[in-house]
Amino acid sequence: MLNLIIFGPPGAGKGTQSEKIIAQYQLEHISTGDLLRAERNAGTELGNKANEYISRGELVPDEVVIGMVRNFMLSKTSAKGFIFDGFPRTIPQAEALDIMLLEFNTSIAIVLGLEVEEDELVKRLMLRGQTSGRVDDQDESTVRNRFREYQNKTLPLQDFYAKQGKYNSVKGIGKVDEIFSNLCSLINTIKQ
Ligand code: B4P
Repeated sequence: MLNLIIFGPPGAGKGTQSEKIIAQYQLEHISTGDLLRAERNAGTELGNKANEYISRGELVPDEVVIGMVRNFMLSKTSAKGFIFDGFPRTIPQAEALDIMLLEFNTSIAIVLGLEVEEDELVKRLMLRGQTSGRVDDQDESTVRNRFREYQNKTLPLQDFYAKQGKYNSVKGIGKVDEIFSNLCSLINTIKQ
C-alpha cells in the first residue's frame, strides 16, 4: 500500500493537488473536509454538529473526525493506498492514524507539506468564497481564525513527522502543474 499525507495550511492547495495525485497513482482519497461537508449536506446529526465548528473556523473535535476516517477506511479494504487530505490536523489525530494503519498492516510512507504564506492564502480563500458557497470562506475573520487553529494545533505535526523522517516541504505557490510535478518527484522516490 502507498499511503500519503498532503499537508498544509487552509487553502494551500491540498484538495487541488490530491485530485491530480489520485489520478496518477490510483489512491483512495480521504478528505475530512469533503466528508464533513457531505455529512452536513445530508443533514446528519454529525454534519450539523460539525458545521457549527466549521462556520467559526474551528477544528471539529478529534473523536468525530477519527471515527469518520476509520469508517471510511473500513469501507475500502481493497484500496491500493490512501491519500489523506486535511487529516490529521492534530497530534491525537496523527497518533490515531498510526494505530489505524497498523491494523491494516501498513503505515504512512511520506508527508508532503505545501508551503504558502498567509496573505496569499487569504486571497485564495476569499476568492473561492465568492463562488463556493462555503461558510468558512466567506469572511476574513473566519479565514484568519482557521490560520490560528492551524498554527496552534496543526503545525506541530511538521515536527511529529519530521522525527519519523517522513516530512517533505514543497513550494505551494506557482502553476498547479509545476507544483504537481514537484510532488510526483518526491512520491516517486518512495514508490516501490
Ligand atoms: P478543508 O476542506 O480541508 O479545506 P482547506 O484547508 O480550506 O482547503 P485546501 O488546502 O484543500 O485548499 P484547495 O485545494 O481547495 O477543511 C475545511 C474545514 O473542515 C476546516 O477548517 C475544519 O473546520 C474542518 N476539518 C477538516 N478536516 C478536519 C480535521 N481533520 N480535524 C478537524 N476539523 C477538520 O485550494 C484553495 C483555493 O486555492 C482553491 O480555490 C484553489 O483553486 C486555489 N488554488 C489551489 N492551488 C493554487 C495555486 N497553485 N495557485 C493559485 N490558486 C490555487
